[in-house]
Amino acid sequence: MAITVDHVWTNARIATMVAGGDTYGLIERGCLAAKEGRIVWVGPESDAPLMESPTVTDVGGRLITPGLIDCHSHLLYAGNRAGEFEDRLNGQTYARIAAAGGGILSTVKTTRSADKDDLVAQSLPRLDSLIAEGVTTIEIKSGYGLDTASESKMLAAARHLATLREINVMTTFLGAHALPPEANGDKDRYIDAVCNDQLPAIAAAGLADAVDGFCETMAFSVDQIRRVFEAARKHGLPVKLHAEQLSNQSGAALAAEFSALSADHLEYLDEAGVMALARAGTVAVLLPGAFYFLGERQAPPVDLLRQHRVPLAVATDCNPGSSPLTSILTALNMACILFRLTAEEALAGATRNAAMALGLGHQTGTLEPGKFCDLAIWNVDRPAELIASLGFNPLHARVWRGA
Ligand code: DI6
Ligand code: FE
Repeated sequence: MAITVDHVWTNARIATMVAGGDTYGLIERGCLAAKEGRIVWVGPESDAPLMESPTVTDVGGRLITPGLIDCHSHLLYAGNRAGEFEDRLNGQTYARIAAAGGGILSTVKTTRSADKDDLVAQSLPRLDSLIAEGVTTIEIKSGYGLDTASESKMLAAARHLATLREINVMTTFLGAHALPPEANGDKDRYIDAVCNDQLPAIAAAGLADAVDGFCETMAFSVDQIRRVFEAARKHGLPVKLHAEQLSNQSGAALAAEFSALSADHLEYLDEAGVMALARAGTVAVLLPGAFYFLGERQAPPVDLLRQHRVPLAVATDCNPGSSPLTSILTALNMACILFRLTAEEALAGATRNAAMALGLGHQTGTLEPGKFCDLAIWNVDRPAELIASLGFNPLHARVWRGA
């Protein structure tokens, strides 16, 4: 008896990205079938069961990967910071610009004064550039509002993007990103507002899927972030953290203590931090774009992360300051060149492990029966071709939920 499905793709090389080995989970002359938006069968054509399908697509030997996942972005904002790019080239530093009220706070100003429609309109081209590279799931953070109304506006705008395009948007509340000017330098009082005003309102409105913070001397301390994480826990929201980006604050250990989905950046992570992440099953998200744009010298401890089997993800960190990058393929190339990831690790970092970093490991990130049928179909023969060049986008087609 034939099984009935909605769509079959045949004559494909399929990088399932299923874990176990460094061969991309590759299936030669593969076939993949979807029903009601989910994968129901994937394997070599020669093993395929009899299938009845209204549509069959011969992909002509092209490569199919899972739809790509950008698991760390700040792509929703108004304005730009090209002026600061020039300032940095003239000798200013990211930290000094921030201390003088520029940096994140300059984007807070422009984002606060933009309405929701304007934010959506300014952010859509960035989203489209990622979609054009086969991205089917993206995380978008708030953090340029820094008060209840503006943070809510950002998260609602991020959710709205998902109604305009065929993409899964996961929203993250990042109230603890920077200290707004009206806080007059009082970080503890601002954290009170994050925990007691912003987070409860955002949780009640169902606007966030997770909570993030920036743990750094120029931002918030471990003790301050701990309070944010406790509030998140009270509201049943998972956490993640910008940790060890510019200095070692032991933020990763705090993230691990709260079973964080991910700890991100990690250039200054030490072995104790690596071990904490390993014990907690927290994903290490590497953001080579920020490393590149800020001209950093110290790379994350990739060898230690490997030794301790911490899952590695890679993302754009798309933001107007430290990583104005709207290309996930470029991020993967940078992860290989700047951080010495293998091509297999890089691709797993924008598929399987990126899904884990968003708590979506059960539904996306690999091509397996039961998962969503989100695919990227590429005009290449082997997966490394996606990563081995810069500025080249070989996407042939993108499949969202089986269609
Ligand atoms: N680390 C980053 O890379 C972004 N936020 C953060 O905490 C930068 C955000 C910005 O510069 O606008
Ligand atoms: Fe970031």
